[in-house]
Amino acid sequence: MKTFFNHLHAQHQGKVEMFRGALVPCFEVPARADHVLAELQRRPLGAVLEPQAFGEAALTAIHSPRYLRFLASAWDQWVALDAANADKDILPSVWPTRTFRTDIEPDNFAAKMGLYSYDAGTPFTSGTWVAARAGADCALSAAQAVLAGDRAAFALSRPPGHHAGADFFGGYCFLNNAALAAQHLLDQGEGAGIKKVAVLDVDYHHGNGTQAIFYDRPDVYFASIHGDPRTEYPFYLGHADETGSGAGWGANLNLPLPRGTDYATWAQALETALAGIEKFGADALVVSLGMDTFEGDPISGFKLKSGDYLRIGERLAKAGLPTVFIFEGGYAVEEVGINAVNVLQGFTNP
Ligand code: OKP
Ligand code: ZN
Repeated sequence: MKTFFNHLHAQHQGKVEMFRGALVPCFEVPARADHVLAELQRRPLGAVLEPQAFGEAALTAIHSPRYLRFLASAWDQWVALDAANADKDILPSVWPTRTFRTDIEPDNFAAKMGLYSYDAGTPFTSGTWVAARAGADCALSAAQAVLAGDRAAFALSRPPGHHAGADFFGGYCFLNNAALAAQHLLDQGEGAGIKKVAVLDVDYHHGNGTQAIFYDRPDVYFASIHGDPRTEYPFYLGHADETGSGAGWGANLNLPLPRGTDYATWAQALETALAGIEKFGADALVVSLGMDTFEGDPISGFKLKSGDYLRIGERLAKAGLPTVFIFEGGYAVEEVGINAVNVLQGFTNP
């Protein structure tokens, strides 16, 4: 299995995020991706490659032009406000909630930050755009490898993507790598016979961005196993009664589980998700591979153990679909490499 590694990931290095009324050190750190790469060097599964550069069209297939323009210029706008800003992360502090307008982009920079975001835990830094943009290329390159006939490919990048919507960032995410990969499989997949794609999100947190992007679409099935949003981030989406809308009705499956869930229960939810994907008739699979279901994760509540990730990989392989793995969360930094590579190894050598 080829890995497309984002060599620019460390350009995104947030200093602090808002947590319980204080600015605390970021959980989403560059060492996460480095540990996965190091484990892949100990247990090689295939070539580690730089991504191919994809153009704007692959991004606008998912994200709005005005959002992309904002992300590309946000850092320069921030430093133009005050040269001293160059030493500080940007965090939003005001948002257009119910009853406000979102059709007009304000001139005020703080107001723009709020328009395009939904939390204060997602710092935007000097290298965020460069890193996120290269991460999108990794996701698209992994999809491209599968289109070219590879059984599976892995996009190893950060920041993660599954909380990012068509025109908003949040939850440490800016560009929705899984959605970009899924759309690329559909847009370029005619020759490969790919007409329908499933996104399976196994990150601890509900992939609200991915769900929202595809909610009314009949050609993309979204299935997610995650902490119950009544108590777990991102709180406002991810309930079991969200089944899709319009033409996408029936093509969304949420499997929320309580804090403390262990592998036996989690694995039953995986069976339910894969049964839904099989019934949908997906021709290819994108896995939002978050490792924050691990028992040692500092911000999550499931109880999966390192060995369980081998079983997950084996089970995903049995689905028999061309598969694109997208690295998402996982904040037990020392173990994230072992756990992620366990999934990939279980997939390739069951
Ligand atoms: C991103 B991904 C921690 C509060 C939670 C947001 C979590 C985003 C998770 N202090 N902040 O899904 O792994
Ligand atoms: Zn997560």
